Amino acid sequence: MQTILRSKTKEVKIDAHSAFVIIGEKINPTGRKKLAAALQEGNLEYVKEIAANQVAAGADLLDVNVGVPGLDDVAMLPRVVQMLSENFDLPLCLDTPNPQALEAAMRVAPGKVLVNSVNGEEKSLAAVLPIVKAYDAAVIGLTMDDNGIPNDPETRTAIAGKILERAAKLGIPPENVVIDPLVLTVGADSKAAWVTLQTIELVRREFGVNINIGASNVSFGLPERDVVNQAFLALAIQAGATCAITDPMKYGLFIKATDLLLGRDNYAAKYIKYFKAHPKEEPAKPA
Ligand code: THG
Repeated sequence: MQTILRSKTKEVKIDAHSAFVIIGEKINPTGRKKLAAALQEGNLEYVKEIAANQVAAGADLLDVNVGVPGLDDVAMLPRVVQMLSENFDLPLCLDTPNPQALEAAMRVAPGKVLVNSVNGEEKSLAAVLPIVKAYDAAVIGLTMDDNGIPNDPETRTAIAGKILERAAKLGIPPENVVIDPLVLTVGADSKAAWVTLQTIELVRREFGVNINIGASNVSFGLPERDVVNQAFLALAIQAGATCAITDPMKYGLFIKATDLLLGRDNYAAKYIKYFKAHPKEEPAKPA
């Protein structure tokens, strides 16, 4: 199953046989005071810098989240989208819980965007899916509903099925729905990653759709988060995840290595190309 996203001139394809798709997570002010302040001041230079770093590090898409309490996201999200599409030629992933902000951003976004997100709640399905259909976008479907995030893989998979069904009713095909089985931190519940990995397998088997993970959530509150995130990424990719909202600076090379090990990188060409473009900095030698 192929999910196609587009920018002004470029196309990004998400599917199980192609390279794993990296959605850069860094344009998100949650827990980042400097970005929150820049957005509040309407200063987009810093946003541009964060975008440039992620593009240089191999991001295929950029997640765009301007959620600062008190900030007018109906005005700000399209402004940021406009700025990004003038400066960078890659598709965007619009990360907002506000349908008004989403629609305002869709109007100015070129190509075909990925909407982040809809979930199984009636209110969310009713508000978001018609916008996805009207703009011929793709959408990330989160496996949660009015009762919250289920703690078993079967119920999460059933919510994925419900989202796919409701999308189909509106004429949104399954290739335009990317299921996100949600990852909670293993710091709070040691079975949290296991439930997600099982959900990935079930969703892949039952529906064959593309699957996204938010790969930085799993390690909240733990030491050496990078190690935990990398181990989780590898397991999730093996289980059937086909894209991730994550940090391309930290995990770009690791993801290329995983593609190589899974036989998706002929002659290791992409791994080597990535390495040559982003060589690891050698630690400074003592004098
Ligand atoms: N699924 C979908 N969308 C999502 C998520 C998901 N959007 C939001 C989130 N989860 C993914 N984005 C982030 C962005 C940043 C961080 C984690 C997830 C992060 N930030 C650092 C922290 O809080 O420690 C702080 C900032 C930094 O130092 O860079 O880890 O699961 N569909």
